[in-house]
Amino acid sequence: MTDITLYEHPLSPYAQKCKISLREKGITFETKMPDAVGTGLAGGEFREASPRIEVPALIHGGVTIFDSTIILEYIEETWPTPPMLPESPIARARARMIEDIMDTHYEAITWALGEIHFFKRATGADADRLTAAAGEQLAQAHAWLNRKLVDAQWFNGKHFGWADLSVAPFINGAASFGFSPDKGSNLATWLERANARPSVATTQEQAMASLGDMAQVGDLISSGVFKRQYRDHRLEWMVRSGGLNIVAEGIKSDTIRFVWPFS
Ligand SMILES: N[C@@H](CCC(=O)N[C@@H](CS)C(=O)NCC(=O)O)C(=O)O
Repeated sequence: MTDITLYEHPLSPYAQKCKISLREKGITFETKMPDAVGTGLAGGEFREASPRIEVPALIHGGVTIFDSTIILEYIEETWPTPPMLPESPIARARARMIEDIMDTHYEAITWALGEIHFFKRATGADADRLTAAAGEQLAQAHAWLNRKLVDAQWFNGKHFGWADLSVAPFINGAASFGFSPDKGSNLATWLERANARPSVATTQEQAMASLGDMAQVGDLISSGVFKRQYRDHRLEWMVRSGGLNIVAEGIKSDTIRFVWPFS
């Protein structure tokens, strides 16, 4: 029995960040998937906790918290040992900058691959064109990440921590679409090391186990059941990478939603 519940979807890299941190700290928690996750229609305790209707949301006793970064901060402050943040202010700032880049720019690319391949927002030549754009952008992002590892084993410095748990879920997500880091690169050897950790391995196994469920979600979009959230960097990705027609089509068919209004 535990009084910690994480509302999540196993494929959500944001939820994975929180699961890895809890597991590194040896904290027992329960996971729940919100009913109707990703449709914009989820309700109950989860919707109360997460006004943007996004996973993850953490419930700890009477406390409810949304947003993976805020949840990570809460976990770190509530269960400080072992620390996920490095020691010095500059190393902490570096870890947070890496997290920010992954949460915004990198995630937009893997999210777009999901919209195309799971949710079938584009097919044929259109899908090929958008997938190629995503591949080019991921290669650039991987080059940027490789440079961060020139002098260190871990993004966090000497020890695995905040920066690493903020990168691994996203890179594993890209790899599941066939965009792995180049063999032999700093990033590829780092990924092997990270994935060997029990906290990451368990989280990744759960993600892989739920991949099969994604086979039918394309039909749910065309039947109008899903209303996916297009916001911030994700919306920007579609606009700048040649998917403006997907946004227009989604508005017309009422299968995309924006963050506002809060429920
Ligand atoms: N900034 C949030 C982002 C969370 C987020 O975007 N979660 C996605 C899943 S990966 C979600 O629940 N989206 C709702 C939807 O697509 O309807 C965080 O860091 O937790």
